[in-house]
Amino acid sequence: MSFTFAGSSPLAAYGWDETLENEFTSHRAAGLTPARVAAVDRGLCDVVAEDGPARASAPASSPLSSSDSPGGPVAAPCTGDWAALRAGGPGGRPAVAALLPRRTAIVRSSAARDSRGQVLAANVDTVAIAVSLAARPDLGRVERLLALAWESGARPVVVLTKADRAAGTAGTARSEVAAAAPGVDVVACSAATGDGVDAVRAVLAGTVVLLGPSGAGKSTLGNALLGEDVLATGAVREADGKGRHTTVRRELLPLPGGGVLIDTPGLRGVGLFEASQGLERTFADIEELAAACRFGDCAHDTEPGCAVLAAVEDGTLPPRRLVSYRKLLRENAWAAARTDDRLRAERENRRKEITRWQRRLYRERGDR
Ligand SMILES: Nc1nc2c(ncn2[C@@H]2O[C@H](COP(=O)(O)OP(=O)(O)O)[C@@H](O)[C@H]2O)c(=O)[nH]1
Ligand SMILES: [Mg+2]
Ligand SMILES: [Zn+2]
Repeated sequence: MSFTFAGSSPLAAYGWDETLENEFTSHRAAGLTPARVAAVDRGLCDVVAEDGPARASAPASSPLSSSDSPGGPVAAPCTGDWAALRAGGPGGRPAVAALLPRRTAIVRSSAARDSRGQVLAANVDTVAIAVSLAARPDLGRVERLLALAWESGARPVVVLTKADRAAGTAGTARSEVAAAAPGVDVVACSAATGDGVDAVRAVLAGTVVLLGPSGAGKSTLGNALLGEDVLATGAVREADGKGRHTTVRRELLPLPGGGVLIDTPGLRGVGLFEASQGLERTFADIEELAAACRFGDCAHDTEPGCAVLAAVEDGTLPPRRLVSYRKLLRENAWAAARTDDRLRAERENRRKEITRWQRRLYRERGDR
C-alpha cells in the first residue's frame, strides 16, 4: 500500500487527511491499512476501507469508560472511528487491530445500569441538532443535546426542520430556540420544499452528525443534503413494518460538496455523561450572569444580590432556562457520582487482587 499523499487516498471523501496519515505511519509500517467505521453491531462493523466497503471483525463492544483512554486498546470501535485493519482476521474478514485517537467523541451515559459512557459517534466536527417546526420545540431537549455536542469537542448547530409545516409559528419557535442556544447557529429549512437546505449546507463542516428525536426529519434532511434518497425515512419505516427503529445502525456517507454525513436513529433518552464543560457552554448566558452574583458560590436560589435571579425578574432570562440549567446540572452531578462510585469499586477490587497475589506469593515463599 502506498497512499502516502492523503489527498490521493480513496478515503479522502470520508475525511482522511495528512494529519491522519501521519498518525497512521506506524500502522502502515506494520502492514495495516486505514478504514473508517460506518456502523457497528455485535462484534462486526461496516467499514469503508481503501479498496471499498468491507465487513470487519471488531473487539467486543465494551462501552468506553471514563477512565479508558479514548482510542486505547480497550475502546470498542464506533461510528466515525478511524481504524487500522489487519487482513485475514477471524473468518477471513479484516480485523480492527487499532483505532486512531479520537479528535472528538459524542458520549452519553449508557442505558445499561453500569455507570459508563457510551460513544455515539467519533471524530465529528459538526453536530446538527434537528428540531421539528411541526410541533412546539422541546427546549429542554435542545439544551441537553447542546451540552452533549459542546462536550464532545464538535461545534453544534440547530436545524429547524419541516419549516413548511410551521404554520406561522416559525418566527416564535426560532427566537425561543435561539434563546436556548446562545452562540449557536440556528437555521430553518424544509427538506420537502428544499427551502433553506442551502443555508443548512452552509453551516455544516467536516464530519456532520444529525441528532434529534425520531421523526424530526433527520434522514429526510440527510437525503436532501446527499442529493439522493439513500437514507431510510419515516415513510419507508412505516411501509417496512416494525423493527427498523430498534436497530442501532448508523450510516456514514460522503456529502457531495465535501464533508461526511452520519445519520443516527432517534435517540430516546440521552443522559448526560461528564458534561460539565458542555453545560457551561450551553448555559453561557447564565454562567456570565453568575459572575456578577454577590456570593461566589451562589446557588441562584434565595441568595441576596443574585444576578441570575435579577435577570429572571427583569425578564431577560426565561425562568424555564434556569430550571433546565439546574436540572441538567443535577443530572450531570448524579452521573459523576455514579462514576466515582464505580472507580472506587474498581480501585478496591484491584487492591484486593494485589493483596491476594501478595498472600499467594508469601505462601509460596514459605513453602520453599
Ligand atoms: N412536511 C414535511 N415533512 C417532513 C419534512 N422532513 C421530513 N418530513 C416527514 O417527517 C417524517 C419523519 O422523517 P424522517 O426523516 O424519517 O425523520 P427521522 O426519524 O428524524 O430520520 C417522515 O414522514 C417525513 O416525510 C419536511 O421538511 N416537511
Ligand atoms: Mg431517520
Ligand atoms: Zn446567583
